[in-house]
Amino acid sequence: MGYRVAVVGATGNVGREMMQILAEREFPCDEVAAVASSRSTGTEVEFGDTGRMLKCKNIEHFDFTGYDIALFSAGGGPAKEYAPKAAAQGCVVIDNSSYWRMDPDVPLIVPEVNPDAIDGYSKKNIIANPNCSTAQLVVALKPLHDAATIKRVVVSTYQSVSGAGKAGMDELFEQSRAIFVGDPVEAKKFTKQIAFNLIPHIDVFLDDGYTKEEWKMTVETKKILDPKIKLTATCVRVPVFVGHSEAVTIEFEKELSAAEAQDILREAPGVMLVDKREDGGYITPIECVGDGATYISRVRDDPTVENGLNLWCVSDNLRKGAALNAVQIAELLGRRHLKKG
Ligand code: A2P
Ligand code: 11C
Repeated sequence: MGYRVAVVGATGNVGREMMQILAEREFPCDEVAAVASSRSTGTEVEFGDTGRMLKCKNIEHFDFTGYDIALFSAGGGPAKEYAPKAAAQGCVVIDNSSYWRMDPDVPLIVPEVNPDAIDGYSKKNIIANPNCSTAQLVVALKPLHDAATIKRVVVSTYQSVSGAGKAGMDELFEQSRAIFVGDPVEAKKFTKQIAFNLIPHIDVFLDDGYTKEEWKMTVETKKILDPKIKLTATCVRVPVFVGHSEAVTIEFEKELSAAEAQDILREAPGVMLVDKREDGGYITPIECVGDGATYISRVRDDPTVENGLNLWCVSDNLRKGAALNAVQIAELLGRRHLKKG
C-alpha cells in the first residue's frame, strides 16, 4: 500500500518539478492529486514523464481528508490559509514557502543536515522546506562544520530567475527576445531589466537595509545547522534560467586546509566535488540543471583570515533548493513516522 499525496501549486515551477521527482524516484503513491488556484481548475498537468495526466483541483474546495502528505509550493498566502486546514484534516504538510519556516513548532529540514528534527513534526503536522539558496549552502557547510566548527560565513549569491517563479522565467525570455528584435523592454516581475543585467535585490527590503532573502539565509542556516554560526549575505538575481550559484567565504574555529576540505566534501552526502583547478574544471549553473546534487568547486585557502576557506557552490534551485528536498523530506517522514505496507 502506498501514500495518497496532494501537490499544491501543481501548475507552478516547483510544483511541476515535485511531480517529476515523485515519479522519477518512484515515491510509493497510490494516488496523486494536483491542486492549484481556481484559475487552473480542470487544467491538465502531467505526472512526471509518465503520460499520466492529472486534472487540477481548486484548493478552495479541496478536502485533504484521507491524504497522507501534501507538498505545498503555492507561496506564503496559500500556505498560511490552507496548511493548517490540511493539517487539521490529518494530512502532513511539507511547505516550500517561507511562511512557516521560523515557527518554533515547525521543523525546518534538509535531510542530509538535520534529519532528527523531523521528529517534532506532529506539533503542527507541518514541516517546512528551506529557501533554495539556504538548502544548497547548508548541504555544503554541514560536513565542514562537523570537521572544524564554522564561526562565520560571508556569502554572495547569483540566483536564477526561476526562483521568482514561472513569471520570472517568462520575463527573462521576453526581455531577451525584445532586445534582439528591437522591441521596447518591459520590467514587470523584476524591478529593473534582468536580461543582460543583474539586480542586487531579492524579496522585500527590511529596515536594516538587508533584503528578506538575505535575512532568510542567516536565520534558516542557524535553525537548520547551528544557531552559533554568524552569516552575512548579499543576494543577487542574475540572467540565468535555472541554477543558483554562491561564492562562500568561511571562517572556522579549527584549522582546515583546502585539501582536507576537498577530501571531506568528496565523501559528503548530497555533494559533488568538481574542482580541477584548470580551465573549465568547475561547475556552472547550466551544468547542474535537472540534477539533485550540490556542486562544489574552487575550494581554496583564504590567507586573509585565520582558518579561512573560499568555495563556489552551485545547485538546481528547483530541485535540491525546492522540489527534491521536499520529496526527500516526504521519504524521511515515511521511513520514520508514516510507514506503509
Ligand atoms: P495557478 O497556476 O492556478 O495560479 P510559480 O511560483 O511558478 O508562479 O507557481 C505558483 C503556484 O502556486 C501555481 O501552481 C499557482 O497556481 C499556485 N497558486 C498561486 N496562488 C494560489 C492560491 N491562492 N491558491 C492555490 N494555489 C495558488
Ligand atoms: C528566489 N530563493 O530565488 C528565492 C525563491 O523563500 O522560498 C524562494 C523564496 C523562498 O527568488
